[in-house]
Amino acid sequence: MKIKKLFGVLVAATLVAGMFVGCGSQGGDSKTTSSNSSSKKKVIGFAQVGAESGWRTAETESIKEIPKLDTNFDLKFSDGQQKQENQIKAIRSFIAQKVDIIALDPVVETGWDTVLKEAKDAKIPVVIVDRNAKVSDESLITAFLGSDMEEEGKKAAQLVIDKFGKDASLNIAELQGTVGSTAMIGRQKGFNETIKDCPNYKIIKTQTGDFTRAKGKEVMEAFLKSDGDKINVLWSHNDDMAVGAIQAIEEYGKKPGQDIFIVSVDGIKDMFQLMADGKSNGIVECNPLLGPQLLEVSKQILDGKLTDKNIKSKEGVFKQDQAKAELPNRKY
Ligand code: GYE
Repeated sequence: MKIKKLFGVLVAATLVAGMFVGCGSQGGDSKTTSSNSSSKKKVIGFAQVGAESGWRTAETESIKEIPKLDTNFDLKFSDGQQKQENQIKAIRSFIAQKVDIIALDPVVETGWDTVLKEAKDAKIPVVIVDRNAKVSDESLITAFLGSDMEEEGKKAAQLVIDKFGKDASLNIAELQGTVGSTAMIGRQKGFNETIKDCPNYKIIKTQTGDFTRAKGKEVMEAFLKSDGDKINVLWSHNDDMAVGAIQAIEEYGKKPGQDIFIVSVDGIKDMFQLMADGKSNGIVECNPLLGPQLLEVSKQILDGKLTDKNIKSKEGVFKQDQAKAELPNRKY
């Protein structure tokens, strides 16, 4: 009996450990930051969305810098591979490991109440990073740190209006991000609200490309196949999908940035390069370098001195003629 029990415990422990190695190995991340069981370090457990885009990689790298920025902190990292259930498992494991802070970048907005209640019951503060989470009880979230996605969508629409004017007739193709994510919902809302003033702007195509290059290309190919000669504008919820779409446009025999005006969000180097090459027209910046701010907020929470529950990152807008000069300054 006893041996059987011990075996069960060992199997369970191996499964939990394996989950973390498995999560961590995705997207080039091979190691989980070491645990602090023997030290007094404060531990942040970070449940990341995945590794779907250049933006995401930059965010992961920035947050993994935390133990280097402050040696009193340790980080446990889990890659959710774009699946909410993986993120929920990671949070439960962080609770079991009694981390000091849980940082969650939620893949989608809803469905977090139960697991965040478990964190609250375990008295572990939760910081939501980047994308937001909608919960029925606000006390489940200690702080939010991220961008205003709606504002980004508005800025993207403004880039189109600046170029063509409100009275132009335009056929717009939209590449949506991950359905149900704050980044997708907010950007779509901001853009659509802004073009309400433009009676002849029509979104003739809209589909998700899940924020990846491969899907961005695939969906753009389908758009072009059915409406290739009608599309004047491509509005992409992130750069990576636009990078894929630019390939599709070139393969179709059109000139991206000329035949089709392109705007996207993020500001990754590859997109600045494409814009400097004349293949895209506008970038709305979204800042992924959230590590230093997450550290700051975590310290404030642990010291009982949180000054602001909602922390917004500062972001810019860039047009094609600024791309060459800005390229050397890009950090992601
Ligand atoms: O724009 C996209 C990524 O949540 C702001 O997610 C983030 C978005 C970003 O996959 O590239």
